[in-house]
Amino acid sequence: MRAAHYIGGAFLPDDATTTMFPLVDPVDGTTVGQVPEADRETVDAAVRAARAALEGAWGATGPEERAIALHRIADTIQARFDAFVDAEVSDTGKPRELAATVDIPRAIGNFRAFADLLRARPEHSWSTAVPGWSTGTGQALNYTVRRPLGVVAVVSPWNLPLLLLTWKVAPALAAGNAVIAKPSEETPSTATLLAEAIDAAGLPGGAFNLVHGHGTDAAGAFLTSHPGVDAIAFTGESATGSAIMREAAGHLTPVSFELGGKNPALVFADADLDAAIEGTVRSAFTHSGQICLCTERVYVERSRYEEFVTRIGARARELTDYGPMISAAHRDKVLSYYRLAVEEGATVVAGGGVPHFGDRRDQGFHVEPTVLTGLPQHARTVQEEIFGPVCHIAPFDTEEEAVRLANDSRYGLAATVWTRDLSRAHRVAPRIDAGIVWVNCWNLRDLRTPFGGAKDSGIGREGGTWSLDFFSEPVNICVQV
Ligand code: NAD
Ligand code: 6OD
Repeated sequence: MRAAHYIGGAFLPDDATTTMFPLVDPVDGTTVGQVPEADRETVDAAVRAARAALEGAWGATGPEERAIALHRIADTIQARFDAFVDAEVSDTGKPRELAATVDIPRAIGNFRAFADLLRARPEHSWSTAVPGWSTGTGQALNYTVRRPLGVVAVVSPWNLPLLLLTWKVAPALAAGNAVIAKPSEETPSTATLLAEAIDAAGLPGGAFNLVHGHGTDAAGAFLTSHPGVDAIAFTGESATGSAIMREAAGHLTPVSFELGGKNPALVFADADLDAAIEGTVRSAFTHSGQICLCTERVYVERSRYEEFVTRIGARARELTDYGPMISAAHRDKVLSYYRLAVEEGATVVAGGGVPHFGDRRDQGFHVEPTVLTGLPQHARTVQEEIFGPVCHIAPFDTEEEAVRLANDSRYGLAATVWTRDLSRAHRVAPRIDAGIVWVNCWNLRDLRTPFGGAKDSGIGREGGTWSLDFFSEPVNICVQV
């Protein structure tokens, strides 16, 4: 797989002046490819190509043409499904089953969902009385049309590379914008395949552009600070969001941010404990905890606490078929939190170190699924996002205390409540500071629903019409009848 920039409908060839950086397989640490690093001139060229597309064929498209185009992109990805799965597995090291059942189908689903939402979307109109008009009572017709924002920068992370990129690219294109995508430097491959799919689907050149490279003082920052960019849709760390926002402020560029989390799960004594344990194993350890929605804090009602800890510790120790951290740097960060937890006084119920497989994975970036207990609520391990396969479990005594502990965080992305008591579920869920609260399930997603975070977990909502709203602006047209 060769990553390449895609600008104005053409893939840029690398030449002697192109700076390349290595692409590393996180399963065994080997270098598997080279990726071009976009410099300022390359980003400028992408912005110019996007602007030209808006002034040309892409800007002239209507919603129905764009809906057809989005379905064509989905068809093209579907036709190369295995190539997309291979590329996602190779870049991330995630289990093949995860890429084949979540990442790639969901990316296809993003294009189909936003195409269909665009078609189903009503416009608004108002009939306005105009009293005292010369011929008696008159009328005006007010109606709104939605216009694209213009050139949109999409900057995405490495954990669900194609899913999270298309989650923004699809609605941005649906709304008629020209897009410049900058995927994570760790995971350039499915983005490159997406450019191929969009090319094959016949979108006018410049409607979608792709630049590769790093973030700070590099391609990402060149793009998000560019005066020719009209909006920024970003998913990644909260600190990166702050840095992007500082730059965006200079041009008053609107932002939509999906940021970090430290997601709580509340397990009440009346919960189906088998379901809560299996659900928490999924929510803490899927993709080795590298999903922003993963649970890192579990609070269990005291009467079931010991049983819960014992059983989840046993389940964590049984896990063997898990993928690596994305990079050596991220592995080192997660391991530093494992050490910090012990320094802070944690009991390590399961894991806490590096696994030994006896094969090539021992040169990769794996860490053990880890269960911790015994830390106070203010411990850094309980407050800071680790983004690895780890959860800390603490007991609670009352519903009030459970809600208070869940909300005692700078983050507010997602939460899970396990209870059989329907009244309690409806009482507790809306009191949690989070953009999404799952009851007796986790990561069940309907693409029409709002998605985003409270507090430091994000700005704005995406999903369904919320995405189409962000990526477009209404114009009110008032006609005297
Ligand atoms: P990151 O913030 O390091 O990088 C994300 C993207 O931003 C990458 O493409 C990177 O190159 C780019 N970038 C970095 N610095 C930049 C800068 N100064 N200017 C412009 N672009 C810059 O995040 P990551 O390590 O790739 O992803 C993990 C983080 O993302 C975690 O915090 C996780 O919680 C969060 N995340 C949130 C959601 C969500 O929906 N809320 C989803 C996935 C991941
Ligand atoms: O499912 C989604 O739409 C979504 N944005 C998921 C984010 C996962 C974070 O890693």
